[in-house]
Amino acid sequence: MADKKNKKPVKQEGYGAESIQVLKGLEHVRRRPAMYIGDVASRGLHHLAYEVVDNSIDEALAGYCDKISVTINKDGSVTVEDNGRGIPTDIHPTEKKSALEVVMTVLNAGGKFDRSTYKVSGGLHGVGVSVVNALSKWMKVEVYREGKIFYQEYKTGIPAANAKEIGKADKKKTGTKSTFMPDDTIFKNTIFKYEILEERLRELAYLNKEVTISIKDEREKGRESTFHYEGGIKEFVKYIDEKRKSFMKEPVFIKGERESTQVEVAFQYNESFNENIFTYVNDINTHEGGTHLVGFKTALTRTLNNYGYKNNLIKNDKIQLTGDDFREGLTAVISVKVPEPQFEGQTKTKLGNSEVKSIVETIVGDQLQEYLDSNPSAAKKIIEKCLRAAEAREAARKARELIRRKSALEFSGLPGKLADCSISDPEHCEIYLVEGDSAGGSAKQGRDRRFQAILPLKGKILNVEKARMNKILENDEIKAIVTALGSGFGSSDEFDESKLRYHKIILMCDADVDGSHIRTLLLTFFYRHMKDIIEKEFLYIAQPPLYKIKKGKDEFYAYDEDEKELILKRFKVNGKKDGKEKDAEAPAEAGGEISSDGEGAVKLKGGITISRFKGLGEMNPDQLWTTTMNPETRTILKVTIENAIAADKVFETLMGEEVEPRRDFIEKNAKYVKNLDV
Ligand code: 0RA
Repeated sequence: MADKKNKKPVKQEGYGAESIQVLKGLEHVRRRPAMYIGDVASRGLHHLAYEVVDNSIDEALAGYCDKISVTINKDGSVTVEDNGRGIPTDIHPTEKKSALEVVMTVLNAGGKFDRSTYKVSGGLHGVGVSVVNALSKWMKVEVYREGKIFYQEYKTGIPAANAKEIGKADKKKTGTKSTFMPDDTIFKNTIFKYEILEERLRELAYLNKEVTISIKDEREKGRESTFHYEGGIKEFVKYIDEKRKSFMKEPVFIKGERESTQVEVAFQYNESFNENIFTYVNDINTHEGGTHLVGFKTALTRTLNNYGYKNNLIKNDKIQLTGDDFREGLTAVISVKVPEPQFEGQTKTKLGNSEVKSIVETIVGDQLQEYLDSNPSAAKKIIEKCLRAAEAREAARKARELIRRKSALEFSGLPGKLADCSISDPEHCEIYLVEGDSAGGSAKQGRDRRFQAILPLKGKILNVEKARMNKILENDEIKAIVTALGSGFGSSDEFDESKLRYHKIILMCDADVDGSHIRTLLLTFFYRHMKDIIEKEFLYIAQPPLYKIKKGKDEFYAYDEDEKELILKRFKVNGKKDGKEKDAEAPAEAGGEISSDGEGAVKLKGGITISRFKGLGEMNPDQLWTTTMNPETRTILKVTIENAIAADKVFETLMGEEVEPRRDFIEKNAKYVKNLDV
């Protein structure tokens, strides 16, 4: 127990200009949360936890911390504990309050306590724990320092009392333990998802091999994991490629430092045709790439090309190899630590520092050269793989040329089975990619032809995960999609947003296993070959209803089982009111059905009929319009990539070589290729 003396507050009196400044800052965060954390949906919520963890990671990068544990508590709050030096608690000279309070309540206080190392900051990261504090109903911080325990708590970012010493601790124990409860008046939903936090923590453990990070979910017994990877990003590459076959024994690993910029790169080639490069700057995933990526690509192309020519593996008369050829089947992780990163791009996830390009280029060039010289058999296999890629690319180029020529020749250049819309402003136009001709027919009749176009797709589209580019471009369904959309095909350089003919591309498939499979095939196609469409948020999934529930003149559509139960319950409540219908709830349990007409419609007591839609084709055009296509009444889900590595794994597992785990995965798919209500 702490004695009285220890409970002395570590703060001086005064409520001056500084405090008013603080209140203004916190108020602004609460009024404009999205400015600080991106949004107030799931992404923003989880960002709160990342922000707190990032502070512990900073302490680890400074070399003072090697353990971080995250707990989702029973009450839904989150605790992050580290064994760093602990946030300082002495009185801050200008602010006249404890440093702890300054860190917790002053926006961007980070600079005032410079730990002078690479900070996890940029993009949405690095806004500071004070933002988390401001957006929490309450937050509590315990600091272990100098054999003492200090404590302060806050409500919506405002200290409930001064920071004080609350007890003694082992002298050797140092660290910071923060717990926060996100404010439910700010966030739409304050439930943390274990899987989402887990994935980010795993990634951080790969990127910082000296740290052990654990996560525990107190809401569910036995749910916990610990991540520690001696091999760092080399192991990360193996993890990403866990479902793919590599012809290399070990990934190539490169590490170096110049001008205070640290560079780590690991990569290997696999048997697939995809390029999978994940880049990080100070532990932040730079989705949009940047100078580090450019430096890596340049070095890879140049070094492999030189090696190939020098060793007579690439011959002059053959086709010229391009950068793309050297990246087919490549999985790489590039992690740089830059003292003052500049982030650019739409989502502020593109590295702008120009000096980083040549730093990465030199380090990768030199060390790759050494690797190739000392591993001639691996080098030979790599060059041969790149040559095969070049041949396939040449075939694909011819196929693509054919599409281009065809669209230039044909009158409109649009696929024959496309029922186009009449207005031409892409921003207001939608295209439905519809599974099956019969559903396509209903959709064509039911649509609003002014702004809705329909493209019926025949059966299953090609599984692009297992096909090379030329095969993909020979596929009729894919050709139809590509020409209908108009924005080009393939990597970012070829994607031309200004030519995209519809700003909503809606996948409409049956609500059964086959429909789900087709949807996944389409998602795989967009993810691998038209990623921009997903990243720029043009891709949606239609939600056809599962049931129609009728009672007298009233008709309701249910989109899932829960909704069906809800509607039936409502009927029951209404029924009780007029004292007649009491059995409407019966169908919820087995055996509640009274009769079935053999066409999927089930009659219940109380004049209620439930029919299950087996497929889109069963709906008449009017029904399809009302339930699934009318912008006023429909629900469509936006497809976003929550976590690119998880998404890559999902598609590889689903659509790649291994057949086994597919079914299971189809169900879980939605978790990572996250659907948001629109
Ligand atoms: C400012 C200065 C120092 C450490 C920290 C902040 C610090 C912050 C957090 C947030 C979570 N865990 C943390 N651990 C440390 C340096 C303190 C010193 O010089 O002793």
